[in-house]
Amino acid sequence: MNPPADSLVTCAMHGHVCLLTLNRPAKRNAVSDALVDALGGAFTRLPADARAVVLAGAGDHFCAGLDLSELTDRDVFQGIQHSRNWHAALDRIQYAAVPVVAVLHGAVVGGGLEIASAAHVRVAEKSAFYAFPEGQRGIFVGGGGSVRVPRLIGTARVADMMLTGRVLDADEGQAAGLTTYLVEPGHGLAKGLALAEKIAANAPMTNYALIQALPRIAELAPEQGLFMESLVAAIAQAEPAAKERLRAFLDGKAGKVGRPS
Ligand code: 1HE
Repeated sequence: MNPPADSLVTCAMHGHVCLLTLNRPAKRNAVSDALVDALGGAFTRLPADARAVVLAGAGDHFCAGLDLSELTDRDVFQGIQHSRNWHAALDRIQYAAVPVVAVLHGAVVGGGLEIASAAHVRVAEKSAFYAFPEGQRGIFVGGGGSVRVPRLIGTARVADMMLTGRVLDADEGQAAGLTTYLVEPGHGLAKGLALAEKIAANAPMTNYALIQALPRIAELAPEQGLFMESLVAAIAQAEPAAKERLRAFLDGKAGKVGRPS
């Protein structure tokens, strides 16, 4: 069942694509404890017919990061638990049942960038900007930002952003590898949905391998990675869906690879 429209995270099906929207625009989608729980919950309870997810933010910004009004009287142990709660919720994005396309606009800062980095594909509108204000706020990333973001843009860029407060604009984020699509303002959702529809049409095992196997293989030493790759390749190609798709190509009934437009 879809959550009600006043939920902190709304859910709407577009065909086989589930659009999840951070829905706290008056606070720039700042992530309260309730919002992080709603986000993790939404990924746990995806509609059964969802084959891909688009994750977006309501209002003028994707997400202003951690709700700073809740960051007051935590002791060390509570701080660890709070961070681990974010890790659990964002793991549900990275290891969701289906691939996730994040559509970014406006502020994508702190915890907002951490959420975006847990997705599998990122689309930016030209209005997007990226920062880690943790340095200015006297805190540290706690939602996986020191693990996932350096893997996208390198440790040196993350250190620069956090130490100097550097803000990357949408072009810089695209050049750095934070995003792989850049579109005009107002066009992000259409692009994200179109990409998600393509993803939804893939064989489910291919999408599963992309989510579950690729990031793990990428962390292995080459020899172990190559062996694990051979296992995943064999599993995927043994699927009936793979056999059907290969036969369709050989029979001239499947599309060719097009040149980039
Ligand atoms: C907030 C938050 C927030 C906005 N926590 N309430 N994140 C930050 O350090 C970013 C802080 N926010 C900003 O720099 C700006 O709000 C924005 C650039 C994102 C947007 O600016 P703007 O002019 O569109 O909105 P605004 O007027 O600043 O904010 C509107 C309201 O949202 C206002 O509340 P109001 O009651 O006065 O209307 C703001 O206080 C509120 N608001 N951002 C709480 N973040 C797992 S660890 C992760 C660690 C981090 O994420 S650190 C980074 C925190």
